This record gives sequence, C-alpha cells and structure tokens, in this order.
Amino acid sequence: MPLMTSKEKEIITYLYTAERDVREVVKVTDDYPELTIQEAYELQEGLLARKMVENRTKRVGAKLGLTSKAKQEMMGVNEAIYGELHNDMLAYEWEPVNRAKLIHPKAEPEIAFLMGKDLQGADITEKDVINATKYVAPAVEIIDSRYKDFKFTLVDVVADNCSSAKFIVGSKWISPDSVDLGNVGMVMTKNGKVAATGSSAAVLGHPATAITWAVHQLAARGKGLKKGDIILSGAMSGAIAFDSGDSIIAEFDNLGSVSMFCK
Ligand code: OOG
Ligand code: MG
Repeated sequence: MPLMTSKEKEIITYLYTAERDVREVVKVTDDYPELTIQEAYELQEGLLARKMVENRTKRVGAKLGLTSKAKQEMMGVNEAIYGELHNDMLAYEWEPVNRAKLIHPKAEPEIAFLMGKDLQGADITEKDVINATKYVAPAVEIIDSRYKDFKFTLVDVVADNCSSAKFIVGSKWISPDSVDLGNVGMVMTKNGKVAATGSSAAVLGHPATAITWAVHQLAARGKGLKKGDIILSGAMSGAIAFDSGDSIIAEFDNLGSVSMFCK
C-alpha cells in the first residue's frame, strides 16, 4: 500500500490494539466521518500488514460478509464486503474457543470453499469459481466486531477486517459438483435448541455468485484468490451470540455438520 498518512496509522493502531486488548471501541467514523469505502479497504490492508509483522500471521484465505439481505438489513447496509483470513484465526472442533480472548462473539453458519487453483480477474464467472474449487465444507465463522454493540457503518466494518476473529471448518470435505450449492438448507443449534435456520440461496442467490463478486472486487485492487485458499462465502442466517459454556452445531444438507464449544 502507498505510504500511510498519520491519520491512517492512528486508525490502524486504534483497531489493532482494540483487538489485542480485547476491548470494544467507538466506531472510527465517529471521529472520521469523511472516510470512503476505498480508504476503508486501504485501512484493512494496513491493519492486516501490521498483524503479519507484529503477530507473524500469514494469509490463508478470504471471507465475504453481508452477502444476505437479512444480514444487510440487520446491519443497516446495502452492500457486501470482503476481508482476509489469517492463520491465527483457524480454530478447531476439538479445541474449545476461549471466551476470554473475544469481546462479544457471534457464530455464523457458512460454506467454506477450498481453492484448487489461483483465480484472478474482472471477467471471472460463477462457473470459473466452481471449476477452481477443489472442495467445499461446512464452517462456522466467529465474528467479533471491535466496535461497541456491533454497531458500525460499511466503512467501519471494512476497516475492521469485516469483524473477523476465528473460523472452524468441518472435517468432511467434498467436491463442489456433488451438491447443489445454491440450495443447501442449514439448521444451527445452541445448546441443543434451534437458534437459526437458513439456506445457501440467501448468500447472493448462490455462494459461488458471492465469491465471483469478491474476485471482481479483488481484481480492481490487483489481487485474487490463491490455490490453497480457504474462502468463507458469507453467513446463511443471522449471527448468534454465544458465551462461555455454550456449544454450537451447524448442520448442512448433504455437507454434514460442524461444531464448536466455548470455554
Ligand atoms: C460483519 C461480518 C459479516 C458475514 O458472513 O455476513 C460476516 C458483521 O456482521 O459483523 O462475516
Ligand atoms: Mg461471516
């Protein structure tokens, strides 16, 4: 990214330390209402670069957010967003998620795509996305906006790497051709009670459409998806808040299930 201004450095430090210190903060646009979406993506890039240096993290993939009308309405926005996944966000079914390291976590059911090829370009189609996908798997994303009460504008959430915190991918990986990805039903339970239901059709009509959108956005910034990347295609229902002692299971038609426990 181009040389950062002191304003950008200050905002990046603000968001970086909020996450590090597990502290919610007032949204950035309260102090900087003039920030544009373009600048928000530059801030996200700067924040991720800082994590790579200070926390020695590596990029392992990408995520989409606010891909469903329901989520856009919940957050009062009308556009999808994208962010990056780093290796320190990987969590596992067999390892409890540590509540003490999160501010106000929520769980989202998503379909994960594992890329078998690099994918870049403004002319990429849904078919190209499916062709480049080696496997799909059930996933739960744990989002943890650094902003007070999960309240933000599009600019704020993009700068905060789209609320990313952790994600868990189930152990059953299957070929994208073996399921109708545009119509996967899902039930998510919290402590055995149904907490959310949804369908992959809620993700911009089809998760591959959402990923295509992200590839086009990335192309405009000279970027793309890489072979081996894990892509979270966006929440299939509203996000469910959880706390210490809660267990969450998301079950997907034909894809199997994924679970997490919070200690
Ligand atoms: C933004 C992140 C949303 C999704 O899948 O829609 C997201 C938020 O709701 O805090 O990850
Ligand atoms: Mg998500």
